[in-house]
Amino acid sequence: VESLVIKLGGSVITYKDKPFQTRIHDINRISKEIAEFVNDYNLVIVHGGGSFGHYVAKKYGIHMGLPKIKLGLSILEKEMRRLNLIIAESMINHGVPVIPISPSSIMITKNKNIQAFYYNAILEAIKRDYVPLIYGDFVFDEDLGCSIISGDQLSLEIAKIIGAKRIIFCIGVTGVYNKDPKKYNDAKLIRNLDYKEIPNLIKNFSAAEDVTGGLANKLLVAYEAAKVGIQSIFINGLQHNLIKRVVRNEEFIGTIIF
Ligand code: IP8
Repeated sequence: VESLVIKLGGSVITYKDKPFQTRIHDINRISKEIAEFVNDYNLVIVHGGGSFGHYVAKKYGIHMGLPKIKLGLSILEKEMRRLNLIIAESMINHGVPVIPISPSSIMITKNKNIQAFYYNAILEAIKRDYVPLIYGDFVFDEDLGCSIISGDQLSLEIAKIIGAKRIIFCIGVTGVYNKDPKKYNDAKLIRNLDYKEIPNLIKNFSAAEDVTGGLANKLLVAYEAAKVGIQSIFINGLQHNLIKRVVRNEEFIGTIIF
């Protein structure tokens, strides 16, 4: 059975410019689509922070360490769990047997590098045909007090642990372009991307709004993934039935980074 990681980006599950607003119709549609193939794969689903996590993290400066307003960190965790629960509820309603797992409870970083990761529960869940549902989260950091681990970075760590050869990144646009498609209308979609071209490509991307670095950071994760033989596939998570096509190795439009 093939192991797969599916990352649901923040702009697929929330309205990124509207704090605490979920795209519930898209969440439900994705749950329904995943239910159709969940039994055929070992699956881990990871989601991002969207307008829950990034909004709160920015508000209290949590990406810069423990916040001056102590409760900010508690609020971030509460809001991420609220988003996670909304997704879990949708998945369960559509028959996807998810088990929510919080990174902040099982991971420690040191200067943003993973120092400890107690991932046994993830493996045990998969062994019993459950689907771990994980999210970009704050984690306690030995040097910085706390840090933010992106859902993208987590996706890679988990792919390594479960032996996944593909990570499917569902984002809010068709794939990776040679420049920002929201700014330039002559931006071209890159269908296949050799990871060695990534360092050159990211020079074209401006600093992102996200506390975890947006597309540039995603591409750096894809770079690290490709180096250890894991493919990253970027697709538009808002397009109907696309996840299923990619999972089943059917033709699709998006970007494969190898
Ligand atoms: O949206 C970051 O995860 P991402 C999560 O995958 C938080 O970058 C807590 C902001």
